[in-house]
Amino acid sequence: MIPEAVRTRSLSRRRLISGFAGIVGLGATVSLAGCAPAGKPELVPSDDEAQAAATVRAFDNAYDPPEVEITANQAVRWDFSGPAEHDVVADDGSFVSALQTEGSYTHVFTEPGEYPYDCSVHPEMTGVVRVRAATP
Ligand SMILES: [Cu+2]
Repeated sequence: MIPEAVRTRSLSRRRLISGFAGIVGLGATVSLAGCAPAGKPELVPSDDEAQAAATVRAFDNAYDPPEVEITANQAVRWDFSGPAEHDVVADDGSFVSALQTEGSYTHVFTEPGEYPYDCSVHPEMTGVVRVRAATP
């Protein structure tokens, strides 16, 4: 027969451990929800100091214009507006903004090519940046 005091202690320790696991589980859930859709690549800092050669308006729920063309080493700036949060996420992860309802995000494109992107919460929001080679 187990003395009452010992049984109580081991019971409460078990409750403490499972309570801790619950908190850890909750934390993981919250942080997942915080960084929105699973699989969003890591944020790429905005090149705020760069002057934009093209600007795109990101609003509910489209990019306007959806296609822009620039020359290598030029920048595109996205201006966010509207009540819903949007971001810009390059398919190749080369530019990734935070979700935002206002403000802007700027990215300098150094390599020629085609850069499709979308909004991580609105898959119907898509756009593309075409970067021409700089003429020598
Ligand atoms: Cu969006």
